[in-house]
Amino acid sequence: MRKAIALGLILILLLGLSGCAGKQEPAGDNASIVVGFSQLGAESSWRIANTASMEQAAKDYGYSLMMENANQKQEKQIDAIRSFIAYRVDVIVFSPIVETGWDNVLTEAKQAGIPVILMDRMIETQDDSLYTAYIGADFYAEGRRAGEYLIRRADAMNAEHLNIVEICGTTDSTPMRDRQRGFMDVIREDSRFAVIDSVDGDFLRSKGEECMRQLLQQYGKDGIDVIYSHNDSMTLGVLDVLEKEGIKPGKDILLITVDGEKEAVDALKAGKINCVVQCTPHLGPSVMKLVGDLKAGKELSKVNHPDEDAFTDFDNLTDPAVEGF
Ligand code: GYE
Repeated sequence: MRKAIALGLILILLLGLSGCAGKQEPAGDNASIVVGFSQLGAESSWRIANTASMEQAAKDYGYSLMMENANQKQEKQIDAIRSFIAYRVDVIVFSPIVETGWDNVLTEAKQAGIPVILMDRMIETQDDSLYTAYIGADFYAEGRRAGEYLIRRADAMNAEHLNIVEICGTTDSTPMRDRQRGFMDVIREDSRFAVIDSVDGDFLRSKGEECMRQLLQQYGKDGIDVIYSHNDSMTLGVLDVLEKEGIKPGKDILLITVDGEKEAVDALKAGKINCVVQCTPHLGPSVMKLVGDLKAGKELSKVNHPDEDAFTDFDNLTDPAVEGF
């Protein structure tokens, strides 16, 4: 009898130990986890920092990262996702350039049993089961922050009427749609504001420049009071044109921008930009954590937003916390 009990105890102990070993994956084993990552392009400093963040985080977690850059082409992203399915990667991460047109390829991923994490941008679909989780900014809240800043500035200036021009990011992308919606929802009812034009700058510095030249031709320097630009790259293009034309950015024309790259934050500190709404590109560690949780069989929250704020010319800009990426 005693022998039987002793044997039983040893058995329980052994089972317990092997159970532990199964749960706690040794770090070296992570290399067998392959993450297929479809990046949408390299259009801005934000995007470049985001790619670097994904690469670094994959390294830190010891995952194998298979990355394809689509150079702003949706077809290329679809091809990349198909190649990840064919390769049978463990998880697909992708940053959709626009919101629509993903159902077919994501259904293929689902049928192959490969989970999909949306990073940075959202998709529009009837079927939420086509992605496991989304991790990225709350762009609607960013747009609202831009609008709230403008109201505060208009109050401080005792402004009676301000003509606003909006320079938009890539048409039909989530940040373009929601930064516009959030901003408009805040300022729409305020009769001091008139959005006189909304143009497409595709998140590119070169296009920001081009738009600004055209806008100046069309409305003249005195016809524009505020520029709300959906990203810093376009804003920096705008800034170049204004300075070349002898117009003082941040004074003659107010500039409100989104992202928080170093060059823009420096321009804010120099008084050439009035408000930088933050949007962090450093999503890599959170994405890789989700990949780990997924592999460990944990339930993921469907929508994950990082904490973000805004830097404005009302703030103490010598605070060391005010810095760009
Ligand atoms: O604001 C812009 C980039 O999707 C949040 O894309 C991202 C945006 C970012 O090109 O600079």
